[in-house]
Amino acid sequence: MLVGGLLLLPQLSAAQWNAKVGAESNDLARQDLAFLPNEIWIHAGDSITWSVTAAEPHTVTFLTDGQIRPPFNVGCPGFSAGSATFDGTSCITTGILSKGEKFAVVFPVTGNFKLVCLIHEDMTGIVHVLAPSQPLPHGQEFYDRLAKTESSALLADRDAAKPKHKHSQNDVAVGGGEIVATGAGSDTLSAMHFSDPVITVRAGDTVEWTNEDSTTAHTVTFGTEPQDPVPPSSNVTLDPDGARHGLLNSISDSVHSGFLQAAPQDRVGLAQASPGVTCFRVTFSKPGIYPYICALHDGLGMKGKVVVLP
Ligand SMILES: [Cu+2]
Repeated sequence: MLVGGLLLLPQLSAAQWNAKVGAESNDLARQDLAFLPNEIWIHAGDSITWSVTAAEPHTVTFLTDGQIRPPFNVGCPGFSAGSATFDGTSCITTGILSKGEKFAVVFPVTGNFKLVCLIHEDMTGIVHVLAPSQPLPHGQEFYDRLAKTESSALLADRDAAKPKHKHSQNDVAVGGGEIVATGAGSDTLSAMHFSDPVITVRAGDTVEWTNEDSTTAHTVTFGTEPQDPVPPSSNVTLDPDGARHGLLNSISDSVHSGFLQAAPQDRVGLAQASPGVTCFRVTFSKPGIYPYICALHDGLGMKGKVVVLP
């Protein structure tokens, strides 16, 4: 009895680790799309609890090697709530996690497991699960410190939010961002803002919005928000250079850009992606004040206004 009890001891003392998902500036406009930290060494039998600490939603997801990445609203398929076990043989994912929500994963077997967010493509990490006899390089305090350093370094990055592409004074940059490489994967900083939240033009002028974020989609939406934010509204046409173009004749009209997003990175052995649609133009025929939002991030303050003078 006594010997049996002692042999069980290592399993009973399985450690419980903590990590954060996302971080943000006080005004919510700068979002770290990152697992903080994004690399953790643990023992088989241990668990990790991820806590979402930002207003931008995320998932905590472990797919199996070679699995095709599913849309976030399908799951892998299906969702786990609260906690799950991952041993590398079948995938697990949360649904959309909001600020304050937690998800715990138990890792019963050894291996190196990739961690992803199904909403943000360049938000990845690794969990190294070692045999209980192996020493671990770091304790929880190290990871807490690393999470803090990594998130403040990302949030403090200034050049990522500066508009790079102004051809004319009627240009507005939509968002901005940067993918930061770590040994374990990528962290992303996304600035959820319009470079010129208020822009003044003349009737007959065209304003041009360009999404400069490396990965995050945004929209430019006047009037009624559509059910499905992905496609442009039916009153949007295509310019010869691939940009989408809308026309507003009255402050009560609606027009929606659809997703403006950079093309994903290409990979050897896979079909090349089409160029992304990153540019949207709207011509204003009548004077007035035209408020607009990004349909994805208005909750983070991503709103603007076009003042059209006669
Ligand atoms: Cu947005």
